[in-house]
Amino acid sequence: MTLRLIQGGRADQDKPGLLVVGAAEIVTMAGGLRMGTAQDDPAVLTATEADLAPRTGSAANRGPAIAAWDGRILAVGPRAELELALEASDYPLNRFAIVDAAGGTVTPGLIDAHTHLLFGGSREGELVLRQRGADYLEILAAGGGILSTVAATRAATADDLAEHGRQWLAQMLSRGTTTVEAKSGYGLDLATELRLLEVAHRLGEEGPVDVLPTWLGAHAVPPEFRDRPDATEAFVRSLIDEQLPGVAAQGRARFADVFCEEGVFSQDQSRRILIAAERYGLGLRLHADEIRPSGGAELAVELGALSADHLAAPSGQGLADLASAAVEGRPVVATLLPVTTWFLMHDAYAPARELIERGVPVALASDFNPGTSPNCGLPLILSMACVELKLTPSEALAAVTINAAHALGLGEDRGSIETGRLADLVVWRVPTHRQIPYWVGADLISAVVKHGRVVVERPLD
Ligand code: IZC
Ligand code: ZN
Repeated sequence: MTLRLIQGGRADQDKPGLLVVGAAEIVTMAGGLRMGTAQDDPAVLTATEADLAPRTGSAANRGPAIAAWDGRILAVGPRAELELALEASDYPLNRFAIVDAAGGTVTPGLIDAHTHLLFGGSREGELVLRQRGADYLEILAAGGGILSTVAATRAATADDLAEHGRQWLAQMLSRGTTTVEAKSGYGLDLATELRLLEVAHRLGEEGPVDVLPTWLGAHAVPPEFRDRPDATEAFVRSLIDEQLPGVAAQGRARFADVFCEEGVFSQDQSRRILIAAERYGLGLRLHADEIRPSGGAELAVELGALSADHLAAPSGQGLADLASAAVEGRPVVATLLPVTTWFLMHDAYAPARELIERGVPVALASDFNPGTSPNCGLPLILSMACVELKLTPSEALAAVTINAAHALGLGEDRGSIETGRLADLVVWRVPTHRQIPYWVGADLISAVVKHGRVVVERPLD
């Protein structure tokens, strides 16, 4: 199978329109954030058997279709009606490029709402240490883990980091990801954190994948603070008084994140950092209860964060707080990262079913990073979510589209196939979305559309 990445998309000035036809299913995810039983409703438009039957004349001329113009979705509906409506509204059909989904499934472009995209080096040694029983937080306390990546990242130039980021973004795009959140957090000093945020921003400008930078200055206490008796406190003060004002002045970060975890940053320290970040206009997200109950879920609700991430070990109170917030109409998205639990060789996955049953909106993300999740693809996460978290395929897909968009504060802009939303789409070579998590590890993507342009095309051969 050949993979063609088209630089900058199919730049066809004569055809600002795009018509996606011939799908057996269009998974629209229309209708907003998914919570409770609604998370299982993908709002699918389905072709009939007659629509898809082979016929003479123009192929794929019936069934549901999507029209996009200048990068945004114009309309979704039965092809014949859609074409009449386009012609009647001065959108001449000859200005539309055609994508034939060939009996496959079309979904919104996938959104990866939690990645540590940019770093130097790699940490395959920790995999072997963990096989022998080493614990993630012990490796970190001994100066390894995150801190070994910090050393390699400080030594990397902006060009090194950009080249690394470009390669991994291409891998993500070929697996259907069209929007990526990218955290800093492997610099921990102002200069390197600014470098990471600048590179993340620049990669987003280059496209085609949109990159949203997050400041994660509070990822670990760096070596230059560790010998001091009040190491963590002194670092927290310097984050608030020195690093954060510098990050805010640079203006690249959209969000602030904190690794709120026993032995890393306490709930109180995390609260102070995030409140300070909010004053600079940053959106809030947290690494919450990844390894032990640490008050992360409770804090996410208290501060009205966009997202509480990981939740592999939330407290009963944390779950109750997330449930009340959702019921009271101020939901915090629970962004679950199952590959991390698996790669850490931990037994307990996040209580995804309980979260959904208590009405908490669930998103899924890769957590791409060199220590605990060296996986950049969301299709694998969908399979893991079904097998380990017991999500249905529809719930899992909502978790990497509309709910992930909400976790980034972009729920009105992308994550669903509705008029006015970004025309970010994935065409899958399977007749129903229920097969996407089922064919584990297969290359099912035949095309990716970003901003209305075909940016990945895998011709049938
Ligand atoms: O590099 O270990 N949990 N941060 C918090 C990570 C995992 C990434 C890492
Ligand atoms: Zn993370």
